[in-house]
Amino acid sequence: MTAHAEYELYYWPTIQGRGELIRLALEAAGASYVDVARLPESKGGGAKAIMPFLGGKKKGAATPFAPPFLRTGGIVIAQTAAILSYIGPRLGLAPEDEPGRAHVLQHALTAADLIVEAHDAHHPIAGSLYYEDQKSEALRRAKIFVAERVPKFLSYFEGLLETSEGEWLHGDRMTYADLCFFQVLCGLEYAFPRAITSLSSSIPLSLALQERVGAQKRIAAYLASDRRIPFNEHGIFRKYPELDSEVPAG
Ligand SMILES: N[C@@H](CCC(=O)N[C@@H](CS)C(=O)NCC(=O)O)C(=O)O
Repeated sequence: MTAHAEYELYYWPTIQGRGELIRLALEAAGASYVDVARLPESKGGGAKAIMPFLGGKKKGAATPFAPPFLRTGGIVIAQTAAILSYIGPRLGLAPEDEPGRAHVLQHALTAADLIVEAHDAHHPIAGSLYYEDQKSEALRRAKIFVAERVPKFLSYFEGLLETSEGEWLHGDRMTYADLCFFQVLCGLEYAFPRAITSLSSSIPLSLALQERVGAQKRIAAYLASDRRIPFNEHGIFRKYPELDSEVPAG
């Protein structure tokens, strides 16, 4: 079923989550890939397809701890940023030079840190508990996330764009770091629209980058397709209006 695809992505089939960062890279490059768990179970898909890789009794040296993971060229790689740094150069989404590649990985990891905090804003106690069972803690956590962390991360990325030698986070070519930042901005806009609106005048270059990424031909086609899973309240970025607020001035 997946024999003809160069890349097999394994990620939870009903959410964007961290898998979306890999999907965006594969889509941006027009790579041949299969989103395995999104296939019907009768074709080897579903969440069931993920489980055998996660160890069980037979663990290997590079067994993934959690999805996303990618199978390509006979190997399986996990950890979103590690996957991107492996496929980035192969997909034309990373710089040629080694310092440039390190910087792009740095930016992707910073976006990944922000993703963790966006998740913890609604699940500050445990991912295994329902939101409703940690709502009071989430309200406290989200208030600080919106007031302190979102502006700090976004002004950091805006600063990178102000000093970049091109219009992308690293120079004049789009890399997988730009795709990560794009996804984070889309997620924050979905989950924290009031916060992002109140910050928008201070992050013009970031918003322009988001628009540029979204307008890339392959990305635009992907976003309009049913391959793009809509944001929903099972993923990392969740629209819980009670957690959203304007960023306080100053
Ligand atoms: N640092 C890892 C985090 C992976 C991760 O947390 N995956 C989530 C879905 S987005 C998961 O299924 N986690 C299961 C678990 O942590 O037990 C990465 O960036 O890929």
